[in-house]
Amino acid sequence: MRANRQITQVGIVGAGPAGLLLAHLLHLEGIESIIVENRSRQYTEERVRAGVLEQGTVDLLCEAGVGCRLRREGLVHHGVELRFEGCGHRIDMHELTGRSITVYGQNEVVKDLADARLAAGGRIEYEAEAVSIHDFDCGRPLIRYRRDGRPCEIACEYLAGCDGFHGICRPSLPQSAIRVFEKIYPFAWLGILAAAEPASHELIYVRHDRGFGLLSMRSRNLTRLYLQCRPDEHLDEWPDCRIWEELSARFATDDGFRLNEGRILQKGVTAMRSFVAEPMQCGRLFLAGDAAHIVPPTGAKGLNLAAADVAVLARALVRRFQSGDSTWLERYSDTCLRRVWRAQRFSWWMTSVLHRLEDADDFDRRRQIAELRHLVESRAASTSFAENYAGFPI
Ligand code: RFL
Ligand code: PHB
Repeated sequence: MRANRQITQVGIVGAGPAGLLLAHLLHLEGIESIIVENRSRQYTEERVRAGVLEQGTVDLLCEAGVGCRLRREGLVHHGVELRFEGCGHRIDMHELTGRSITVYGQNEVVKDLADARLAAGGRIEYEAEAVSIHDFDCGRPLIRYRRDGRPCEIACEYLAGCDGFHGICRPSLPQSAIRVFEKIYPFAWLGILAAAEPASHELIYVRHDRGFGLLSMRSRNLTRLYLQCRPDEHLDEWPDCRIWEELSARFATDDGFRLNEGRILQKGVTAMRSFVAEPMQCGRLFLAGDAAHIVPPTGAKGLNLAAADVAVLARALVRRFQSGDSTWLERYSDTCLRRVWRAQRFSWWMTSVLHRLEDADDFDRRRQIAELRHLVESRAASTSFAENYAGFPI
């Protein structure tokens, strides 16, 4: 059967935040793209994941004209609480750095971007099967896939691998073309979404001898909570009442803090990993977002890194198409990796200072507490934390 063939300037694999934002930024500069996504539109828009947007990400989305609902519904936070030894300590990011974060679900970002793409006549091939990429290291790249059993292909000038950590783009590179740096943590997060008013206006990160805890939110009546668990944890061992008991033990304070409980709408376990593939490019293929790097979610950096990558990539592709100059494209990986490693360091550090480590002894526990005390008592340390957490301008 002859393949149904389309031609475009940039072929994008993955309609997550990275792929959609790249397509949108290119469209604003008159560059055509087609996105190939193996899941349905509904699935990509309902997947509950990140919640914290750095100011740079918010500015990027607003400048790109997709920030209308984000501005209206996003919850702007000027501070964040670190809680340990039964006591909370607020870090005022805004006072220390002039920057803040916005809590707005990743699935809402995906909805806004997909709406903008489709309204502008953008092409997104959802539910594409058996997606593969070809000829990106020499000649004209090709994306192949099947739709309802029929072979399809997209010929393009450049390829963007925005297909997340488990996608096909990174594994399509010859092994000799990339070097991988990886750390897998011996713990995971059990995350829930509950129909309950958040017990705090701002996020609370807890270090407790029973394990890490995090209180976040999605709206004024939806709380998102996480607790450290084993990577092989079975959800059936966690009936709702056990989750609430464990959370209330970890969030307890000397002055009687109470979580607001409510119906649990969603539960899931997330593994924790640090991962970087270098370089993030090979020939005419450019990896962006989780396809190139993963951070443990403690620092809330994954989605923000994905947005920063595609901002750099879009600018470089625009320069290449508008003036024929490919030097920015050649520097894509080097430019992105500086930010990626800064976020890796911060996410690793925040993870190691807040989680219960299985083989830790009393010395390690005292050291974690000393680190946290220094963080909240020293203005210099608080400022360093705040500038990393709120994020650096893109
Ligand atoms: P995504 O979102 O994984 O999107 C990739 C898309 O590619 C599709 N795909 C394929 N398409 C075609 N063919 C194939 N073979 C394909 N394989 C996959 C997928 O279906 C999907 O649609 O990657 P992207 O765009 O790079 O975005 C990255 C972010 O999703 C990720 O970094 C964040 O969710 C990480 N993260 C957080 N980041 C933050 O910045 N702030 C946070 O507060 C935050 N919290 C989190 C998080 C991630 C979490 N989990 C579940 C890992 C909290 C959690 C619990
Ligand atoms: C979330 O709201 O899902 C969230 C917030 C902060 C994190 C990770 C996840 O560090």
